Amino acid sequence: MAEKQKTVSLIGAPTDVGASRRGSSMGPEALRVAGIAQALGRLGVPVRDCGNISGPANPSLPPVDGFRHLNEVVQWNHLLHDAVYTELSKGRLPLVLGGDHCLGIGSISAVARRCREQGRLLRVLWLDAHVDFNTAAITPSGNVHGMPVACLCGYGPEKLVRMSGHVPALSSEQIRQVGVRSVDEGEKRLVHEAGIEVFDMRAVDELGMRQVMRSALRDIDDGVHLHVSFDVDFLDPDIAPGVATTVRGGPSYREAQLCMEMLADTGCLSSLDIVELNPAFDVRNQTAELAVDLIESLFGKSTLMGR
Ligand code: HAR
Ligand code: MN
Ligand code: MN
Ligand code: MN
Repeated sequence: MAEKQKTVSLIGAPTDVGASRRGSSMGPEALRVAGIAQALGRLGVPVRDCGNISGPANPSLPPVDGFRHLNEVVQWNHLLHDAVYTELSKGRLPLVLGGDHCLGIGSISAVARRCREQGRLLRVLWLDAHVDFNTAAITPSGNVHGMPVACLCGYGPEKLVRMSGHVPALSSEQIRQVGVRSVDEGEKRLVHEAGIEVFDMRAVDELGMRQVMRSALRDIDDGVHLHVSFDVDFLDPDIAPGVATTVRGGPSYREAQLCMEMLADTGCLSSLDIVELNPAFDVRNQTAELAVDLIESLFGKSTLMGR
């Protein structure tokens, strides 16, 4: 549990340039209002809030050559890459408050760069209703928040694919996806070709969350840098309405808690994204409050002692 003593650095990235529905730019403030810093503080985790990075406005334009707002997406991700890299270099645990999921490119590129420098093994757990493996050629929307995993695996435009200083930033065996239940036709083929291990909701139904997480975490032990990229649409929309791209049939409250608890038990959590929270779709900030509740479990809160 050595990682537990690290200071958590909150990095707000208030943008929705990777999406077509606006509002995830309000995510960082909603998480602060829901008390994310105070919740971590109660667990004895030292927290510093770095404030927000500040990038270009959302021009709300249609896609060009398969990408909506590519320049703005690149700028936000460069800024985030640099902020995450700085915190990692200081030995802190960066917690990115998104923002839409295009931010996973900058965040995880910085993590991959740092792990490469330190010769540290990296594993990424991608909690999401979606696989986020679109490319310009196959995307139904042009939205870059549907493309971050493809970019990290080397499929995408130069400027996004090269951000970690190494192409690809991640090899397919470094990433595992849990909670998937919405995959576009072209994406289905590409994610299979790339060889990403995907635990979809059928796997959760058949095996249960416990067995799914045991498989997904099987080789994560001492010395591994575990990055969790938590897209809030992972959760069932009945409990988490505050996202723009809801997909029914997601993990229940208990399943989500178990998932977070098992991630905490690895003792390897070293960086985290919370993305796609969209207060414009939420009711009384309940989805932000649920996210904070789950993050407490991810940082080791347990019901009883000795667990
Ligand atoms: N697959 C769809 C697209 O590319 C929707 C994915 C975007 N939604 C997300 N990402 N929240 O996880 O447009
Ligand atoms: Mn840079
Ligand atoms: Mn996503
Ligand atoms: Mn999603």
